[in-house]
Amino acid sequence: TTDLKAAFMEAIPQEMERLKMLKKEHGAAVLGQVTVEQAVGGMRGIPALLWETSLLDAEEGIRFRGYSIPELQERLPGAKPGGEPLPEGMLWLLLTGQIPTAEQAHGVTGMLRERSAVPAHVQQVLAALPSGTHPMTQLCTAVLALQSGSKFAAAYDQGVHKSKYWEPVYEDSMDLIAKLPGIAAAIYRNTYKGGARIEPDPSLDWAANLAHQMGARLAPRSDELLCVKIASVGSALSDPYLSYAAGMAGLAGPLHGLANQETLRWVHGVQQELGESPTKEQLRDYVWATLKGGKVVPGFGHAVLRKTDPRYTCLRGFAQRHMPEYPLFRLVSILYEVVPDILMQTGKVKNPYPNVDAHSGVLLQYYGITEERFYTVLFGVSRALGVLSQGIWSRTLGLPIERPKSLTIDAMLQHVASN
Ligand code: NMX
Repeated sequence: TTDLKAAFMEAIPQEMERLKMLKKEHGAAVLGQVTVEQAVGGMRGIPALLWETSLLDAEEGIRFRGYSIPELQERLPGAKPGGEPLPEGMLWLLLTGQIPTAEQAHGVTGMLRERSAVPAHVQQVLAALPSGTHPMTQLCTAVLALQSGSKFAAAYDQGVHKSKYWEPVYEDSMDLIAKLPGIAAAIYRNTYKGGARIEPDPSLDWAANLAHQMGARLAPRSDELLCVKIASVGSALSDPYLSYAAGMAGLAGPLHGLANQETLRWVHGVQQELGESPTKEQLRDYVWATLKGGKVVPGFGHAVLRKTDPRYTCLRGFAQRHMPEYPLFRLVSILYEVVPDILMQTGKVKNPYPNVDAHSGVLLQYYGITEERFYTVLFGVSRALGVLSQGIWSRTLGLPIERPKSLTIDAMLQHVASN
């Protein structure tokens, strides 16, 4: 079949069976222990969530349905033969667990295209916001405005049986994914191009249509770049519009997705102070000055990973192929040689290596998307594939509401004393 919903439905019975078996046979097995340090340290590393679509390994980075990023670049169908993978293929893989054929990926393109129209009231809400509103705030606002059309919310109101939750959640998720390029482009055009909209081109795929609707005389290959970027997926849960908007509000924090924008600002600061080709010695001093100013070096470090982020490596490979002489890329490459040593010398940074945000902005600059406040929106559009796929599975498997237990300092002290 080239119909994603039919392929997803085929995958359901086996997955339900596996979950039932896991609960029945191993329900009491211990996955890990929780230390006081973890409870006061942001719950880092506590194995406490079922998540089928991706798995993050500290050494190796992320795998989607068991495949690493280089493996996916090799195996997922491209927009052009041998080109960067189509995000539509990624969506197929995340939902079904199977690598799609080119026809199946194109089937998803067609299905999304039919759902892609952004309702007029959402455009009006965006247009009504003050022009300086941060693009991430605009994204959350637009998605919440879309929620009025939620099929899940309507079905729930009508008393739908819980075994059928998955279906309206699936429909909402596809609607939302389909509309995100139009929404992101509207935010871009409202904020930076005086608001004039560019209509979607029905001959283009999902990511290419985003590039097209953003307009702005993008260089050739910018649509391929958006494919590379959009294929790097991520994490959240519940009514797809509300939960995605909540996730986006989290992504908008500077230590999370906003690091994208922060990195570029920081790199521009380097250029302004030290010129186009600073020496390593000058860069070392600059990095130390940032640290001594009580600030983080954006784009470096990770809460889980302990190696260079494979998403960084993937974007670096793209830059090496398409813009090896670009000054900003050369600067980012020298930073890769300089920053980790310094972060190691602080003696506290657990992972001194670059993450995806250290690189993505540089590529966008090269292709003419120079407005860094917009970058996290692109990141958010790409994340929709991952979080919404998992959201569909969570409702399909009937997973319960998440409710981690919190403790006071007194409760922890009492617990420690009584053990
Ligand atoms: N620059 C300066 N200090 C850092 C950095 C950095 N890039 N990374 C970690 N540290 C510090 C951190 O602030 C903490 O200091 P303190 O004890 O004084 O509070 C100490 O090193 C230990 O932190 P870690 O356990 O290594 O890192 P943690 O898990 O707390 O935080 C990040 C992870 C990603 C929030 C952190 O590395 C960071 O702030 N990086 C810069 C911002 C960034 O690039 N964020 C994007 C992440 C994207 N992504 O995850 O993919």
